[in-house]
Amino acid sequence: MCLCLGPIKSGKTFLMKRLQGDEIDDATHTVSTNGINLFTIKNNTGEFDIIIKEIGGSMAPIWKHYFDMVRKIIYVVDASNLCQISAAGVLLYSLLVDPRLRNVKIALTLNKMDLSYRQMRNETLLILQYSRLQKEATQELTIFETSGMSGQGIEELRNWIFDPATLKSAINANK
Ligand SMILES: Nc1nc2c(ncn2[C@@H]2O[C@H](COP(=O)(O)OP(=O)(O)O)[C@@H](O)[C@H]2O)c(=O)[nH]1
Ligand SMILES: [Mg+2]
Repeated sequence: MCLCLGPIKSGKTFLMKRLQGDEIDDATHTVSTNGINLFTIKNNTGEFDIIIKEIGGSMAPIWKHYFDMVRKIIYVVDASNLCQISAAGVLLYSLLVDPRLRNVKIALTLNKMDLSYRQMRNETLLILQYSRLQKEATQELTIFETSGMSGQGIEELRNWIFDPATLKSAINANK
């Protein structure tokens, strides 16, 4: 099971739609997710798909009810929202210390990189206190710079979702 988490309006739904291959243009608008959205994401050859569950940022206090069986988390941070980044770091920390998430893989996704007024990668990581998180985390953290709007970083994220081990078990499941 793969979850997509992150603060409200960090661009989770946009990013998932983009991964799912939905048409996105200026007129696309998303409704702030109060509940759960499910997305079916295909690998780059289109042979395999997995379901990703987006849980709305307003549900952060009850995220923990969804942690069983989770193997991967895409954690989306809006790099253009200076006020939100440090709060996003605190929320991330609360995930990292949950015993059920000790062995998950986390894609730390710095999103909305198309915006000129975004924070740069290094500044964002600094505000997130990334070096400390990394030191204390038992999880494997991978950083992505993405934009649901421009498509930047989407294929890298797809390849992370379908890493070799995941692909192999998908192939076995199909046999
Ligand atoms: N410029 C820009 N805006 C984005 C991007 N992703 C989302 N947005 C905007 O941010 C708002 C919230 O996006 P949404 O995907 O609903 O966020 P969620 O609450 O995390 O699911 C929307 O109004 C989008 O137009 C992005 O990559 N770049
Ligand atoms: Mg949403």
